Amino acid sequence: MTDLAVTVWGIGSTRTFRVHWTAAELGVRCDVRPIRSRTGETRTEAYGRVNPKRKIPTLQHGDFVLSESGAIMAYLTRVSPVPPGFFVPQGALAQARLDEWMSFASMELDAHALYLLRRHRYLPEIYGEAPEACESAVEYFSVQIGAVADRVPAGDGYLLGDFSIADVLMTTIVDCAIDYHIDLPARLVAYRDFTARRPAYEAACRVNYPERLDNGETA
Ligand SMILES: N[C@@H](CCC(=O)N[C@@H](CS)C(=O)NCC(=O)O)C(=O)O
Repeated sequence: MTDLAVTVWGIGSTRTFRVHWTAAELGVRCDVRPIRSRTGETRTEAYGRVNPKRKIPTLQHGDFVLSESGAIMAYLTRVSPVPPGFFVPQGALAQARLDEWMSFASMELDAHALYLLRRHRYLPEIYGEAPEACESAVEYFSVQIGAVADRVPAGDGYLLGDFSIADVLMTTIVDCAIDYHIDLPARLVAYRDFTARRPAYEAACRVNYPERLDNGETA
């Protein structure tokens, strides 16, 4: 554990999981406010004052408030000491490579494809049905992930050599694609199985998905 103590709002989603996993890797102490999406808990006046976007996750560190799972993960690696073997970029090229993975995974895989499916396949009562857009999103996801598949280690390593927040992001994206029944190259599944064996992954499951453990599932 480090001396760093933060408040993290949100559990139950892939995006909140990223923050809990990163915090567990770094040994950051979190005061978790276990609000969930679509329960009304992001709609309260009190939460609107914390994050006017009314999304989770949100981080509070003293008076500093930060939203966006990618930004929160990066912030934690900058304000906390990192354990040996945890990649933090030194120099422009290493930073650029990390940024490339973060941007690609957030935009091409998460926002353009998975979140579209989330809204229009799994929450049509809120966002409307859009079967053609969903079909196209699956196709888009498959093409994009196929384009990087040979740069993803096949179950024996991490994207940037040492483990990094890019692995947190990519693993949560593969987890989500599996939940959504999207066919994936075998090496992506092997990669995910390898990264998910980290103890911090399991620790974050306990925080983010307490109901799974209540149901007797293992992380
Ligand atoms: N780009 C944001 C997306 C956050 C997001 O969409 N969160 C969803 C849960 S996955 C949410 O807060 N929904 C609010 C609600 O439905 O009440 C991030 O990565 O943090």
